[in-house]
Amino acid sequence: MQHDVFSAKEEAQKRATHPTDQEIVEKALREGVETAWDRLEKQQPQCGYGQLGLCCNRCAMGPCRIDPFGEGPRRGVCGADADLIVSRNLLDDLAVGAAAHSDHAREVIEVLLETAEGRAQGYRLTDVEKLRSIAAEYGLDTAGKPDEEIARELALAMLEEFGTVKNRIQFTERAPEKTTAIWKELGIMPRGVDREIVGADHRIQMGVGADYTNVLVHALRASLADGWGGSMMATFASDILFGTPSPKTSTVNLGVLEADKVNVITHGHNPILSEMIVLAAQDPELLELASQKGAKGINVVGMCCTGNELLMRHGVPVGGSLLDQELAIATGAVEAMVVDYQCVFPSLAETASCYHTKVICTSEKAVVPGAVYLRFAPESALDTAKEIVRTAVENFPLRNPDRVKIPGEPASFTVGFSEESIRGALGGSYKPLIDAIVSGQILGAAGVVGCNNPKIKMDHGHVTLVSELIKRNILVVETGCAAYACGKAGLLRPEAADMAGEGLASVCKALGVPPVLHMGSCVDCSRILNLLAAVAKEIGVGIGDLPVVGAAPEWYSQKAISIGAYFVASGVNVVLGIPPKIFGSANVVELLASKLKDLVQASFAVEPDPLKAADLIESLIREKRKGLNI
Ligand code: XCC
Ligand code: SF4
Repeated sequence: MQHDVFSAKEEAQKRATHPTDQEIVEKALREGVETAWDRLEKQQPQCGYGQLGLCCNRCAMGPCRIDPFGEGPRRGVCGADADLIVSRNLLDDLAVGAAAHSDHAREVIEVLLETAEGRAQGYRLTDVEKLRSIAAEYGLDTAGKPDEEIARELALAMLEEFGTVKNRIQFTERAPEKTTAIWKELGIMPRGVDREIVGADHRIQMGVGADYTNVLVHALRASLADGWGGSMMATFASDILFGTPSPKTSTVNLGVLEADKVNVITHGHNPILSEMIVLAAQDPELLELASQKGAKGINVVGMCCTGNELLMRHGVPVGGSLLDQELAIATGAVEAMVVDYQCVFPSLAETASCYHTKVICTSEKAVVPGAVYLRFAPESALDTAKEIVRTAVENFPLRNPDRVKIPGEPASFTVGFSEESIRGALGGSYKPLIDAIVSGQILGAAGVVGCNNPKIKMDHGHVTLVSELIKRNILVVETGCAAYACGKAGLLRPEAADMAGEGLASVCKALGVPPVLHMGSCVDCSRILNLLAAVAKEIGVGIGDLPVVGAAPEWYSQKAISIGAYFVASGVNVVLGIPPKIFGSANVVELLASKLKDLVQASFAVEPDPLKAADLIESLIREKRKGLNI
């Protein structure tokens, strides 16, 4: 449906918070380009059974649903009750999310192996110091060996983490003893990445998992295999290949697109593709071709988490988050949107068909109908990347200048805080941070992570919550699309210290850092785990004792369920802004929202109102402070 000028403006203000996004939502509405918000509208009313988690479509005796009011069926055909159906559905979602992170890890590790063996085109070992220290952590003998040999052995050792023979995940040893003791006691020490995920799938097969508690306890185990296994390996293998991030300045919002350049957006999650696109865009031949086509250069722009990867390491500007993928196309200024996988709307090529934009898909796992498919393989990575950039450059003359609108000015932000660089900024130990927390200058910390979701006005949850937290002297770290929301709002600049409470502001000013630290992509939530583990070890406590909280105000993805669960399993309370589909079972809710606390020192809470969420987070932090007698 096409909107007139006034209704489009009004609607755009309901859908998005930032003026740059509002401008393009309005443009899309006026041009009749369908976006996720329109599709959400068409889905109303969404299925009530589904929302409560009470619908099961797992086997051919079904689909079954449980009547939440108790007058209709209480059990599915197989005999499953509400508790089991809800818990199985949740484990299903979680396992999918854990698989996504971990399969991404496997691809990066395979490239590490192929790089070590000289079979990957365009890649090199960048952080060899990290390579050697992690190899040593794995018990590999590094003395006198060339880097390539160590990388080969490390890659093979990491691939072992996926299997079922070794039965131990190396990086769990990074967790403080008190935390791992809890895992052992509860029987959730993850054994192997694939093993726990396959185990999850096995449990949800009809006739296996029948006890909702058992199903959910396994969910914790599978999530730990993601956080301390898959995701952590994805982060570290990427650091070895592409460098460990350090702080730098960049820009964010759709205003980073450039009117006179070829705009290439890299969207998805895996840096093995986007890193090569960045390289290819510097190729003199392609730059020459761009100038022949009338462009003043090639502008690579990140989107979603592959954007975070490039941002962390190279400061490549970012167009935005999940909900910006269609808006970026609707600017009319994008020559190519190159995607790998995850968070890529399946209808993206149809959106692009309204403009000259070419959607280029690159992974055999994520073939997008209507898109150009240029399969990306490590052996020919740079060649394919050049072909992709060439396709974009050749598309430049087809851009219709009358339909182009690049909104506003890009916002600047500071990015690239790896655990190592935070420790470095503090002078090599966490003591200054710990002292500031003990003295109360900093009350505690919150990890605000995750997506956008069209069910919430875009960025409103992130920005309101984070602004409120820093006012209360709560240091914030961010990953994923959350960082873009707050970056657009100016919260990731050192000057944002002025918006923080006095104590936090003075610490930030002394260190020259923002009150909101950008720690990377969603797999980089593992950097937060490492930060927490290092701080807890320095104090001599478990992660569950620290005055920290996790929050995902606008999450949508199954991956976010896995992330939330591994934080809770590691002892960090998690506050969600979007209710998970569990409210059809009072028992499941009670387990996740309260009983877990006795088992792992943390639980889940749901609070859609970001101001109330800030209250809740503050009280959870104060509770943990009390436990530490501070
Ligand atoms: Fe996707 Fe990772 Fe969520 Fe953003 S934050 S919508 S998962 S891109 Ni990861
Ligand atoms: Fe129905 Fe049970 Fe089959 Fe689910 S597993 S569809 S509840 S019969």
